[in-house]
Amino acid sequence: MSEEINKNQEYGADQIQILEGLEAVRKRPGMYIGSTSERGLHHLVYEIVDNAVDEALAGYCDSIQVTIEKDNSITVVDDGRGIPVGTNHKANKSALEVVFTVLHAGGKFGGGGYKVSGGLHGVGASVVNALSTSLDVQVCRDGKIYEQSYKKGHPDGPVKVVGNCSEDQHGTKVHFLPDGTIFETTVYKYDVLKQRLRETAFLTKGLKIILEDKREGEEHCHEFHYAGGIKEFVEYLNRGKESLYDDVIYCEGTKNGVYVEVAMQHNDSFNDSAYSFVNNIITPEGGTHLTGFRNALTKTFNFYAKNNKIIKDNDPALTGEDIREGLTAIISIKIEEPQFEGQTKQKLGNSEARGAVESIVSEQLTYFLEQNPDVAKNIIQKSVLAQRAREAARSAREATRRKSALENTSLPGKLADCSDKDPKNCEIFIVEGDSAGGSAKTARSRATQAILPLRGKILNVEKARPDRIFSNEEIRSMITAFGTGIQDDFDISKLRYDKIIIMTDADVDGAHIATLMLTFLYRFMPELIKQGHVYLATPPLYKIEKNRKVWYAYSDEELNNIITEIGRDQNNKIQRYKGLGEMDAEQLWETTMDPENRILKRVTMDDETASEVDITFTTLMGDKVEPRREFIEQNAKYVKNLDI
Ligand code: 1YM
Repeated sequence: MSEEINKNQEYGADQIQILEGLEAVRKRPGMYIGSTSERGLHHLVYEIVDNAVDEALAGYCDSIQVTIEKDNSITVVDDGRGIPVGTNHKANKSALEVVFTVLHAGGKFGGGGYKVSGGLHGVGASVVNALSTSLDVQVCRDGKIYEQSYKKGHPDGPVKVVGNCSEDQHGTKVHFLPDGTIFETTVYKYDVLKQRLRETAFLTKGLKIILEDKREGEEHCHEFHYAGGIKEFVEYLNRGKESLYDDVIYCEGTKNGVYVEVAMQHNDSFNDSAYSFVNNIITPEGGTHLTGFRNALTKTFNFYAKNNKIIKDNDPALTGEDIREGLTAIISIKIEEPQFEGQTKQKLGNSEARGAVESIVSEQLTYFLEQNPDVAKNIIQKSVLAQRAREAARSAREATRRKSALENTSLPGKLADCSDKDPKNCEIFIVEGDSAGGSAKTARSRATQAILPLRGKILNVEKARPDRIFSNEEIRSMITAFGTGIQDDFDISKLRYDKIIIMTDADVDGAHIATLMLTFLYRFMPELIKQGHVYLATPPLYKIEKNRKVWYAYSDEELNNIITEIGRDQNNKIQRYKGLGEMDAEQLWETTMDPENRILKRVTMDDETASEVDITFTTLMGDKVEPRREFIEQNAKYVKNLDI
């Protein structure tokens, strides 16, 4: 009896400590989940899914089902062993309850293996629980179904047996409703989850992930299941491009406790697209694993090329950049204690990872090249072309630099610059066509608005070699006007305008020009987009006049609304704008440039979606027609003012 009381007291003491733990999460959610924005909301799902992925990596789980329920709550089900329900003696309560109520209790209770959830915000199920109005977990194990429910992280009661299942059934089901008083939005985006779960499936070969949306009018379902894992990831990233050879080169092995998987294939583009992952978490800034991969690549190809007399002894060695031209690669490692470095903790620091990747890739790539001499020759020839182009580009770039060093007025002649010298106040409009450029120059507010008119279509950088890109006048004008330099020379602190506004006609051609411009920015100055400096202007589609009063409509829907409001009279004059050139300076100012009235769309991308952005650009700008048609068809509903 006295023991019983004592136990209860201990339980009570534990409870207090735990409550404080989860209250801290509710007080400072950002510290545990990154942010309380839409991004944080989606992270809740990843936290729960990651636990199931760990179970798959341990070899016990084949399939995970994620459902967005009608009320924007989430259900995640796996067929793993089921979270242990027995008493955890240290905490004196069910292990299940510990997992969901003790901060950082996501860790292994003994036993090896890698934890996916050890990554960026990998703080586990208890954080999700603390940030959910309600959460229910069901575990199927040893012929029984166990259940526990929580409100804002507090258990409603102990773990209970609520039914039976067959002895060979096992798994975990978690259902949670994010707390609307904590998150800025509680509406899930299917596409965001879809992309992340697809990536997770690529990185965990053989694991089946099903995503279903049950919300009204948004019913969707996708299944991701890749027996080939990251090999299929590379094929997916290369779809829409011409690959240089059929095989995806694949290396796999374990060294010094680091499990390494690399897949790669060259395509006929000029971009280096490498995505590196540690324990299934993307490392946008790379780190030791990426360095190890690059070292191995450069060393192995140079060695092979010289050994097989494809390049002569006296020829300059190929640089890593030459060999990586047009290369799509996935570097995925699993490591027990990842150390992340850098300001944003997105760069792997473990030195053993460098050695492991370098030695596994060197060895297996050497073997592959010996077995596939045609492929080897093909890649080396492309690299030699890249080497020559790099030389030519360097000369062209240096010419540009010299020129700007000599002439003090290095800004392009077509640029009508603003007078304010504080970049924070300044914006630059990149305007399609000389005539619209003229109107814009008249209309602008001279102090803070600069105008750079561009002639016709700008060069498609997806299809051009670097030397052609750097000798293109429109591109050079933009580079000098922005002031930041590009690629390795890029320096955001030299940006001359806070806002770069792309202003094109509101038709298909205008959209195409804007896309070309964005492609250029994405490839050569991605930080401008990442840091939110790039915008699209939104010119109106219609001008409506009645009794000398004027309205502008930016979509057909808006036109209808205006007409409904003002009445459909004889004397309504509706003018359909075909292009910016049709507007006089005053109209252009009023509708598109005046900071008080205009609509600007900010172009965004974040590191987590970089691989998907890459695909969008190659799909739209690359050579293959079929994927482009598919993309446009799939996304047509997002393009509001499509004018065909
Ligand atoms: C829908 C979410 O969490 N599945 C899951 C979690 C665990 C296990 C199995 C598991 C792990 C281990 C042993 C082990 C977790 N267990 C724990 C802890 N799906 C989901 N499936 N047996 C089962 O790691 O040794 C934390 S997560 F800590 F209790 F072992």
